[in-house]
Amino acid sequence: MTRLAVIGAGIMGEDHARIVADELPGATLQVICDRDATRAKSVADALCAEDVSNDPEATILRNDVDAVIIASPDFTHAPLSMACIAAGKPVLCEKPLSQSPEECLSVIRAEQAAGTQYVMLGFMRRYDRSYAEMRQALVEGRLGRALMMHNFHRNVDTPNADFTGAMAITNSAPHEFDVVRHVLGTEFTSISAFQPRRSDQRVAPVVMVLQTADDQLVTIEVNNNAAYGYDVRAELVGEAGSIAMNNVAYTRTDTAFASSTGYDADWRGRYHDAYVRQNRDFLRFAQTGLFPDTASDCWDGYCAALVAETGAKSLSSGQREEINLTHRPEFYSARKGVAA
Ligand code: ISE
Repeated sequence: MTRLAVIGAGIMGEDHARIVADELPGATLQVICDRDATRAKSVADALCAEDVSNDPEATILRNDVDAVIIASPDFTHAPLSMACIAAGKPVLCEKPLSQSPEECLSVIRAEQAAGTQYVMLGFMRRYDRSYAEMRQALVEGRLGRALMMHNFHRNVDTPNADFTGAMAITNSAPHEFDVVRHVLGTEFTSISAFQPRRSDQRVAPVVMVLQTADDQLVTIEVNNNAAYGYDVRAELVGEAGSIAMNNVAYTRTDTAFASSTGYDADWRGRYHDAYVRQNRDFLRFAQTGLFPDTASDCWDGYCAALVAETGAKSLSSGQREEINLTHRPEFYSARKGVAA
């Protein structure tokens, strides 16, 4: 049995812990850790975890913890990932690794110095079937050469009233930055970001146009005040055809001369299966030491952070901004499949 600790018992931490408890044969829920001891205890009790803690660093060092899931606040992700690297423990770290590309590079340096990969990043969309089928269609040559990928990412409303257009780019769009790189197997070279005007004080959608190293165009709309439901769409257009994501709904209601399907309120239902697949891959990684082909690593975390930072810069400058990635270390190229 692989003994897992979950650090952070908020919305995502509780979901990860539930997946470990209910859907991860071969793993046990060893420790639930949260700075808020009451919160840790209530999640641990509900899911029959072995123990609780309110000290993340001490949790990582425990002899009865084999691997770690980090779902604490974003600013803790990089330091806690570094602590896992130092302890030699595999870690599934929720996105983002850091919003600072520089801080991502520090984690990359620590991992390279350790000589082995420990950090898997929770960009779970790579495990969503729709994106996997898009990537497969491209790999098998069914679409011809990829020309464009269009993306829509809509949340019902913002997590807080201070949410800005720049935060739409740095908090929400990194999912698209990561999964599009994964599907197309390329890097972004430039980004332009635009915003229309709303009639109220709420944050307006952000629309981005990105160019890739292979001369493809990618559009991303992030609307954090879409009001009607959680809605993610994507279409990959090739020279010989296109492949589009369907709305994922298990039922359709037909009444009063109309037909309708529903939307989830947030991403957790829409991506539940992807989270389960991702966490199972993490467990295999923790057991075998072989970094999964599909998963995001620290290099991917750095790329997402740099694209996001450059996108926020474009939104404020009103200009197209170049994305200047540093050289990708050989250490991270080795394991990559078609995406390399
Ligand atoms: C949010 O920032 C997330 O991280 C979720 O995973 C995502 O699906 C949601 O739409 C974002 O806004």
